Amino acid sequence: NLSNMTKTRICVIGAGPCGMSMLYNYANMDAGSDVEIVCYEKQTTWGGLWNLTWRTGTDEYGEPCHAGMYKHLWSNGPKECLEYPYYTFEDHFGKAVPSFPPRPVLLDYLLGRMKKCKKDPTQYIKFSTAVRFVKYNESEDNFTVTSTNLVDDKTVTEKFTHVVVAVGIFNSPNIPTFPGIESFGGRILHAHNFRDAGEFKDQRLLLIGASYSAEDIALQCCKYGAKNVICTWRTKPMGFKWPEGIEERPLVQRFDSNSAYFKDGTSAEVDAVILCTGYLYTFPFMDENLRLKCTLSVYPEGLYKGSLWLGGGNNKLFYAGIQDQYYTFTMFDVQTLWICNYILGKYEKLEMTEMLKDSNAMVERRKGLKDCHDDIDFQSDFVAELCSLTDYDKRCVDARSLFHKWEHDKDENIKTYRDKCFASIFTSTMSPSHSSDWWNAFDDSIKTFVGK
Ligand code: FAD
Ligand code: NA7
Repeated sequence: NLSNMTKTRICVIGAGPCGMSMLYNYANMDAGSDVEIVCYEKQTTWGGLWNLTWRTGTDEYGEPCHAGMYKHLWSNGPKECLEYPYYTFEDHFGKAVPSFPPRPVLLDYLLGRMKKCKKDPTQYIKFSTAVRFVKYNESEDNFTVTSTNLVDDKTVTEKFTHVVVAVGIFNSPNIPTFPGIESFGGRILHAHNFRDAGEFKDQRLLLIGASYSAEDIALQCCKYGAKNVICTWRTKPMGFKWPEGIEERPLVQRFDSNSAYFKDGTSAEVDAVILCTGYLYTFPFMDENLRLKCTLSVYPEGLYKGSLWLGGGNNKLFYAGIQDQYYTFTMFDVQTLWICNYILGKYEKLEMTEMLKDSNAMVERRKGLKDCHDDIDFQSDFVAELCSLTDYDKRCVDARSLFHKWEHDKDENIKTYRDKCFASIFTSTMSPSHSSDWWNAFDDSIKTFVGK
């Protein structure tokens, strides 16, 4: 060992759901005393973007606010698709609960699962600590990680044999510009800074973008009393049967004061513009030669099994939770279990050419995906493969058919898809209906959701 490091030292960056899965897996396996793990989390607590903050822009330390979470957010997919096999919602709440939980319920579940670890995983986390720089030391075959404790403003460096980047992919907003937008008289914000639909009551809104954020923010704003919402698309409209008050138009071409002009020649007066234009993959703290450069997809290029970074050739750097997400919590669980196994030497080491071949074959298949149903099948196969390489419960992939049904429910009625009930894959219990339908549910407390 050139580095004189006698131990395997794993650095995890981020303690959101993905980093938490890494810690959960590590804490539950007997890695031995010569394996250590340290997780750096820049927020004061874990849970990643499931923590709600009123702040936008920068936080109390001048750090970019991480989470684009907003008040009144309810899960946009059935909880049955992300349920942990060994810790079900029934385990957590002591009873079956409806299928589309509001944010506080999901956060509670996420935190509850961590209590089931054999060892307390918080012992591995350095909270309020931002990773500033990661570089690979060729001669020593290890990494130097520079981090700053934000409370003390103290910067230190530590050496690690392995690095797992789990900082999420929805935190660095993509902010395009449009001719004349500087003359716009109202508020302009990105979805990342959207906090409360109630702020837009009685307003005429223009949402730019045609994906999950636009879909949900349009519905939220309409639910909370916006006068009307126009969603404007670049490639193709979302095409849902929208409730009254929401419509779609081809891309806005220019602004003149409060008037927006669209590609189809129409125009509209609007009071506020919300850019629902997605996020950039940025890992500014990674040395240039370690940095994953890609755009949102179900299989970013250059990663073996969607996780091991093939760019540097050192086989010791992992990017976790980097895929566009249908599966979330279970995918993070099985992916980080694979990473733990890999680090602990449980897999046969392959030549770079073989790993590249494996990764490129997935990328080729990805290029042929036509719609969300293809994406779901692709991601189900990806998760299934990771299950087969680990001892993770394969039943989690039964979410495949639930995801397909969920997409059909959305097509049928975007306003009511959250009122549907799904059965748990693991307990087979059918979830109960919520006490009120989602459109009329304004109380997102755990107490009301779980019921008596
Ligand atoms: P994150 O949750 O983003 O956590 C990453 C962590 O890394 C954060 O705690 C952050 O502080 C930390 N970090 C970042 N940089 C550094 C650094 N330099 N140093 C130290 N720490 C750092 N998924 C669902 O399953 N259902 C939903 O309904 C759903 N809704 C969503 C709604 C919104 C608005 C968004 C943006 C996403 C939603 N998602 C949803 C997807 C979401 O990506 C996952 O649920 C999950 O939060 C991803 O976990 P993660 O750990 O990869 O990332
Ligand atoms: P996505 O899914 O990356 O979608 C971004 C959308 O923004 C997509 O429709 C893009 O259009 C559109 N976009 C991006 N750039 C532009 C420009 N320059 N002009 C017009 N439209 C543009 O991000 P979301 O925020 O919706 O979803 C991310 C996660 O957040 C998701 O998991 C949710 O659960 C919450 P395109 O279709 O590419 O033409």
